[in-house]
Amino acid sequence: MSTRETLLHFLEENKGTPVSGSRIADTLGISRAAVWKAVKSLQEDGYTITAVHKKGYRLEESNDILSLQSIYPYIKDPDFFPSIRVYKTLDSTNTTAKELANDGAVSGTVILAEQQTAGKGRLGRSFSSPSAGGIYMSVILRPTAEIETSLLITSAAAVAVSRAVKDVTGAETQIKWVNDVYLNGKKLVGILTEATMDCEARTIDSLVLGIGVNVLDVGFPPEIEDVATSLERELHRRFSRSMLIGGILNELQAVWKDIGTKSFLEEYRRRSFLIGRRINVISPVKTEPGTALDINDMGHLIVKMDSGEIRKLNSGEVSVRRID
Ligand code: BT5
Repeated sequence: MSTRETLLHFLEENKGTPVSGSRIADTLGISRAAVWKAVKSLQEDGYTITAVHKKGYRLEESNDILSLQSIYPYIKDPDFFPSIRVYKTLDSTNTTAKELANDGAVSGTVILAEQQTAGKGRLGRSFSSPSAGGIYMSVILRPTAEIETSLLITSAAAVAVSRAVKDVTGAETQIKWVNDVYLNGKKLVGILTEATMDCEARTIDSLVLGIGVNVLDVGFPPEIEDVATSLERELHRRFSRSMLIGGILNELQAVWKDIGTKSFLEEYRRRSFLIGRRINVISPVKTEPGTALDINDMGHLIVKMDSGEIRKLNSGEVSVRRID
């Protein structure tokens, strides 16, 4: 680690409390002038570090710049997430993660960006990802379970994110089949999983699980202003993105370990935004009304269409919209 990185680690560990320049210098085995230079370089990058008279340097609690040093303290099992990369700007963390996965990146590699210029949703849609407004994260996973089970990761991740949001903020979220997490009736989180298959061996080579969470109230594009929300907008507080990232990764590890048991499905159903509701089923060719009945063990949405037909919906083919 460079002096700057070690200093940041030190300051993150003591966040909110001043640490004396001489203590930092002694611990790192560098001069006080070198400490000052490293502090200056972090300040230039936007870190809110205050020099407190006679007490030393303090990283302010409000500082929420993402870094390895800010995230790792919240991760329970760092061995499961051996590499976390934080970028200022990426087109899409999923695109970068897929490239890294193809180059052999190990399972548990995490890619984060402060902003995305071409954040991706499903079916060619986009995900608004303004600077420092939210969490834009992709996790590379290399499954060992069979294909159908591994593909349940999108649903399992929705449960993991809901648990982390509850833990960090106290708020109860709902899950809109298949990949959205809602708070107070609006979309808070979007999830996009992309898989690279080995068709010959009929296995999944890698999964890239992309998660976008609106944390701060930095505004939405007009077209989603009425349907999207953020934690700050609903709960009138700012939450630490690093803490939330740590929470999501811990919960993700837990659901991934147990994916074969499908035990998360019970909570997925309990949190459902659709079960028992009137919905429109939207395919590229038509929109048809029906009532959502259940979610089966394969993660399909079971719908009774108004025509009387019972349909099992597969997430890859359709979108649904609640209409009551
Ligand atoms: C999703 O697709 O919601 C999946 C979003 C996944 C985003 C993450 S961020 C990290 C990783 N890297 C990426 O490039 N993507 C992943 P879908 O269900 O298709 O929803 C897309 C729709 O949600 C859009 O058409 C808008 O209506 C709405 N939307 C766009 N941005 C939003 C936002 N920030 N918050 C809430 N809704 C949004």
